[in-house]
Amino acid sequence: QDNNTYVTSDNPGKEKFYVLDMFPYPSGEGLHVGHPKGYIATDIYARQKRMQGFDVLHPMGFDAFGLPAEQYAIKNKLNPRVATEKNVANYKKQLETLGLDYDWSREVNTTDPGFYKWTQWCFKQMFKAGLVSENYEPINWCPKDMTGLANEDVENGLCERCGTPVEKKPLRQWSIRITDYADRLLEDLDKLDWEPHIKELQRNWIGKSEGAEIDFVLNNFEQDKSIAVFTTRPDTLYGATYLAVSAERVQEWIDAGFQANDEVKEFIKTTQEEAKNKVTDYKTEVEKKGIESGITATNPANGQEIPVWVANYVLSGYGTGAVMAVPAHDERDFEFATKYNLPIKEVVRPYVVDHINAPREDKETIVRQNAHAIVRDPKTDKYLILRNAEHGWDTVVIGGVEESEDPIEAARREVMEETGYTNLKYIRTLGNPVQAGYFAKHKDQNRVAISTCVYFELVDDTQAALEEDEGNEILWIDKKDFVPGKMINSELSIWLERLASEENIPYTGKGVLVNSGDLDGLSFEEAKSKLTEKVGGVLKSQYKLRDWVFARQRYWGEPFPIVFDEARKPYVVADSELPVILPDVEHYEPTGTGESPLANISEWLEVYGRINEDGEFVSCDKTDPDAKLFKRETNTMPQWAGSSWYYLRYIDPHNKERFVDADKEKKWS
Ligand code: ANZ
Repeated sequence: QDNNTYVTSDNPGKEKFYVLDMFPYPSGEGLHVGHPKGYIATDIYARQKRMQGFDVLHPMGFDAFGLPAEQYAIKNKLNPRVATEKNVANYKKQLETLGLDYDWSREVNTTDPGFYKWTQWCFKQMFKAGLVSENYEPINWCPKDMTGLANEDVENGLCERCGTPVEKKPLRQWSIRITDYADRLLEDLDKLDWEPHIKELQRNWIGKSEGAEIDFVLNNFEQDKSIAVFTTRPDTLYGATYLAVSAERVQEWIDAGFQANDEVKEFIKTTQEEAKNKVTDYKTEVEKKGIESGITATNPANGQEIPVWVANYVLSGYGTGAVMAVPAHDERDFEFATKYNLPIKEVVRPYVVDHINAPREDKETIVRQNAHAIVRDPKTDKYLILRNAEHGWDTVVIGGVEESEDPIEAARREVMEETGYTNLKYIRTLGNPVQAGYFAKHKDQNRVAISTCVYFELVDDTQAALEEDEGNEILWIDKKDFVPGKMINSELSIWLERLASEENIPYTGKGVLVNSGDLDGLSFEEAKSKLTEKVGGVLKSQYKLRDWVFARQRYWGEPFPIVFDEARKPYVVADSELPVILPDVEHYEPTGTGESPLANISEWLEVYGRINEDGEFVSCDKTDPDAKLFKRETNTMPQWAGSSWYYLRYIDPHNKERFVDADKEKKWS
């Protein structure tokens, strides 16, 4: 310390190296073991770089606004400012005792007015760029901490800080439109040299899904009315057998004059109640409940009239709050349709490609209907297959379906012809047909086989003589020896999956369209854009990423650089008014009303001033002729405000003119 050994030497021309640690949050307990765990690693690295002749910047500071400090202060009956100063002094002593190589001349502290002046200034830039909006949507609310929370502060429906179940509460707040940057965040991940799993977490947090928005005309309104659905599977449009709509959307129709019956109104009420007490994303398991709304819609693909259901599994805050339900190909819709007896219509047929004998582009294609037979002997629990030494393949019994037969008859006949077994008990058909494409070498043509698999049990081993010997060995194997890839049946993994469960639907995989008018036979990928276009929909992306709820109804945070006029119009304050100092208060406990304790200090709350030519607020004396009364914003910023940009302030921590000098920033960043 005496020799300033660790002070950054800023030599022009020397190679620079910036070692950045996550700065600590100074709690009352002092450092925990996780702090030095990371800090020692970076200390070693910084020393190495220094020894190698680099100019090393290795700073440290404190992230000291926010709930934990405030809760600690309340519990210990201290002023948060005093408590924070004490905690910071202790942390610093501990870090120094560890001998870590920080340049303390660059220490930053987010609660220092010289620092938060620039946090406010940054907010102001975003406000002026139109990235900040005031809104009243229900937000996550922790009833114990008495504050709104960002999605990132909520874990499994609980307040990440105190574990209290989080509620939804409509509250005035500021939010920052980070969603405008969703695509850029996603694309620029490619440029980062980070661990793949960290990048994956980031991708999932952004949660982009590509799909389409499609309009459905509603039939029960005097004027033209329609509802848009967001779907990732526009290719399944012909299979939409009902619409599932959130309670909020249907309430809007009721507000607009739709006469719903009492049961529907009651259902909407309870669903909204239940949703209020539960913070869920739309994939969380809830018992699916719904009621027919009395409205019908028209499926734009085939003109079919389908019912509109109010359903609790559709969230109002994702997509459009309305879903075209395709029970044959979506698990949630399937569960719902089964419960309420709604039609299930297959529109995507599973399609498998034989990769060893893949279809060839230059060859003609013949379509065939096939039957596969899976035969189990219940006495031995073994399964019947054929082995052909000449061709070198194993297969289940398989053959073409004749004009006069159904697949069950065909399968039975094939078993008899190829193995001689005559006494079979039909158990079930393993779902709808599966399509397979392959090149048939012996015929020099591509085959598209549309196959149905029939499951039999052997009643007894009566065996007739074979009419012709096809050179097949008849074998009984264990179920575990059905290995997809080892047998020639490319459909095998689908059969095995279906054999394992009673339900054969929903099918959520890839395939080709069926029951879809003139689009039949098209691959589902191609059908996505074709079908969207056909019905006048638009291809669109949705993100899980939400805008950043940026206001806290608490004391210990940066005040906003915002004032309101008498009509409650907000203005940012001029730069000369910065920083807006957080005043001392007698009571800093949360009020619980959704207002911060700052709302009670009228000397701070009320300010006289005028709006200058830049549209910004400048304070002036009450007696000034054009002085008007304004009120300050009383919410404070979340803890993450200061920690979003501290890495820049380290580069130029004492600059009074700018948040960071442009040249220095260029050098170190
Ligand atoms: C029809 C469909 C058919 C769908 C199908 C899926 C499979 P991701 O990928 O997570 O974005 N959905 C849309 N909005 C919803 C909401 N507000 N609440 C609940 N579910 C909603 O999920 C998008 C899919 O989730 C959409 O695609 C929609 O169901 C459903 F075979 O539309 B899908």
